[in-house]
Amino acid sequence: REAPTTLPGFRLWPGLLDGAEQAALLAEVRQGLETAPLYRPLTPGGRPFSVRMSNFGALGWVSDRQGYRYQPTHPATGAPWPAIPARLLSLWDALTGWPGPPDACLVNLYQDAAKMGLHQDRDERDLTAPVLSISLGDTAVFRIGPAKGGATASVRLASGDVCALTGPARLARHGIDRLLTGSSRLLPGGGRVNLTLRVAS
Ligand code: MD3
Ligand code: FE
Repeated sequence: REAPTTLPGFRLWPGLLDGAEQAALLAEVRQGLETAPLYRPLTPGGRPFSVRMSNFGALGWVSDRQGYRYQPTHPATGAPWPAIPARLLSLWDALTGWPGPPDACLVNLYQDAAKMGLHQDRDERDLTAPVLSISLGDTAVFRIGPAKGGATASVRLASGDVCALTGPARLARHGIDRLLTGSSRLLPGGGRVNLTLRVAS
């Protein structure tokens, strides 16, 4: 069942992943994070993100004083990123209709007061390729509005929800205002993992 939404090109499937699927996906994410540990990137201005990050796939999104970019290796370990789990590639195929696979999966971990300010995703080479997001753990208060500014809408993203950003929503301004702490028991200590699949290059 697909939910009605606020912005053309923003598609939301609430509860698409059931509890067993969420747990299986989280186990695969944890396994990947053993090879590619979560770290806290710096903004180009030198401030640490409140979100911790890692990546799966041929390319990973990183930020440091040099700027934002995609690169094939983990900035702390120098190792290649682990493969994108097959169940995520299947979801991409089933939901996006894009002819090729994603080559990047950003892993964001939100704990406590972590948030992400309003921004656009425009570091990818082909900005017509969709982005697919999967939420696990505590519900997030997500904000989304038009690319060129204007009214934003608040949407809750709960564990197992999947959303796709295509067409006019691909350059939407969006961010995470806050978590609803204690809303899920999927992550033992609380918190939220968001996975975003992208075609980076
Ligand atoms: C709308 N992540 O990683 S996911 C990001 O929950 C990011 O961690 C948020 O924004 C998170 O860049 C939001 C939903 C999402 C992801 C990508 C988008 C919304 C988007 C790209 C374009 C427009
Ligand atoms: Fe984003």
